[in-house]
Amino acid sequence: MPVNADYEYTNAVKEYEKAQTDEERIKGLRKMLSVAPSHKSAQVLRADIKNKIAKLREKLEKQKKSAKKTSQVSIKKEGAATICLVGTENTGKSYFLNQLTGAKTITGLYKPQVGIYDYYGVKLQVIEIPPIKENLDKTDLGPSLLAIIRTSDLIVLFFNNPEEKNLLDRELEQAEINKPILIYNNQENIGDEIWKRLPLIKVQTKQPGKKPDYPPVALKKGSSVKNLAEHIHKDFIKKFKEKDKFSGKIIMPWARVWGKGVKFGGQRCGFNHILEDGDVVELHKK
Ligand SMILES: Nc1nc2c(ncn2[C@@H]2O[C@H](COP(=O)(O)OP(=O)(O)OP(=O)(O)O)[C@@H](O)[C@H]2O)c(=O)[nH]1
Ligand SMILES: [Mg+2]
Repeated sequence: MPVNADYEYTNAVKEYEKAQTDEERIKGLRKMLSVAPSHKSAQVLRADIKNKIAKLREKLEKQKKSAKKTSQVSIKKEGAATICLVGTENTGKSYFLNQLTGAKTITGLYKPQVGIYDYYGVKLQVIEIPPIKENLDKTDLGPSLLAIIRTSDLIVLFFNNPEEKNLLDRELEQAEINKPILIYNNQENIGDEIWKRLPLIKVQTKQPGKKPDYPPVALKKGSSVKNLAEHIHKDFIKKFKEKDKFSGKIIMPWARVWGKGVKFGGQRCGFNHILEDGDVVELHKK
């Protein structure tokens, strides 16, 4: 054993004893192991150090696992679409959530808050994310909050000044979140502004001679009368395709449509006709 080895070992022990955290303790123990005497009589000592390292590592591993469990949040999807309120601190997110959905939020509770917005009968989920800070992805909750933003259909952005807007832009870009964004500015018709940016249309069905049914059906933009029929009943088309008693020809179902996409109200349309937001549709078998 070199002359100064004893001295080095004593120093390493001192460092270990001074350690404040388990990480530092492990570091100290590793150093002790690297300078510990290697002769046979020191075997017990070395085994003891190794044992201590293993125990500390196990403890840290357990802590990490339970920390992960408590710092994950997820929100069950509800409604036809999800709108995420994202912003810096004290920008009126909770106030807006309450105005829109009636949801009562708890201040100072740093987890997402949820409400349901009824837009002319279409139910939309609204989620408020706790205020965004620098390097969100590095924070405890960051990754699961980003996951919520990523799976929403629209972001409504809240900030107090251009610096805060830059911070939000940076964080969203860093997380590669590329969603439609509406900048909140307390406008009166914000419901319509939200709806315009969602990938949806709302359509009301109706029975002949009756008023349109309520609530409307939310369909993807670009949906046809056929898609509406399928939405109402999976077997609709099968059930509706009938053979003419005399000619044997298949009679295709059709629809009367009222709304923006037709020249006059009640126009007869085929099943491939593309529907528009606000249309009223009467489905006919023959
Ligand atoms: N009258 C009025 N008060 C508002 C409006 N927006 C925000 N406030 C008030 O401003 C304060 C902060 O609003 P919050 O809605 O809590 O802000 P927040 O963005 O949810 O804050 P954090 O979640 O802490 O980031 C509250 O006292 C609100 O009542 C508004 O449009 N009108
Ligand atoms: Mg809030």
